[in-house]
Amino acid sequence: MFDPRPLVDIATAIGREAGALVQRMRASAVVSFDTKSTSTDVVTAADRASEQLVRTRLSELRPGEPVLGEEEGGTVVEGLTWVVDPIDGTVNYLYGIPWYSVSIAAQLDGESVAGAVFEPATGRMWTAARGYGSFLDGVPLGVSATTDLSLSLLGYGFAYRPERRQRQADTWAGMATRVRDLRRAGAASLDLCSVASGRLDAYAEHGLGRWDWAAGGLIAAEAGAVVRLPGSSPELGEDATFAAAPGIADAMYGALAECGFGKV
Ligand code: LIP
Repeated sequence: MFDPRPLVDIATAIGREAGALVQRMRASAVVSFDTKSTSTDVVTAADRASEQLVRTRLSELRPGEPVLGEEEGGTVVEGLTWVVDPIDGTVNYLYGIPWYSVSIAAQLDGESVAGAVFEPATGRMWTAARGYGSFLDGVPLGVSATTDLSLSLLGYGFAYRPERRQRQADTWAGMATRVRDLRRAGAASLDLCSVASGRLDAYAEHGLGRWDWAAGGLIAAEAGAVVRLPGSSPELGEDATFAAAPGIADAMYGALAECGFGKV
């Protein structure tokens, strides 16, 4: 039987190396950046350097296996593909907010089987191997036991395009009276890890790249969360990512749909 755990070891080791690089770059210079899809969608020199390091190390440790990365692209193929977000939470990184990650996942035929999400600012390492559970620094993770939607903490995010942000804001306004509270932390991989650890009871966002959810989605699922990746939530929109503790998953999914999440 295929054992994905050695792939987690590789993702963990490389994630730490790339994380150390982005920390050095953050500490040593004013962070320069370019913009991508909009003036607020930024990429820094550290994003590029981190992805370069990950690609180089994967070519050494796993020669010939394809890589899909946020900054240099690539495709997911049959068989094994590495999926990399060199800095997830780039805006946080740019502003010096210590909530960003290096996210590395291994996918088999497009399904995540191993993942590591490393927090350079704290040294925390989130990991999962399909079928073997998920961990924070080696300690097993489990989602929250909440069963009351009105007492749940919901994480979310915004797209970069202004016209979509307004529609999303209307949805979150509708959700504000249905849950305990809302959190917008700015790094999807860590939002998904927060669901895995019970720091959030649920998380939902549109428009994520595969690199944003490839590792964090597996970590959340292996911790017991209901996880619906893009393309599997018709009522929430074809590009929706959803993760929730099982005790509130159906109620949260329905409330988001009622508040127009599927129409943004
Ligand atoms: C970010 C995501 C976040 C989303 C941001 C951005 P990046 O990824 O982690 O959840 O709201 O718009 O997409 O660009 O920092 O890798």
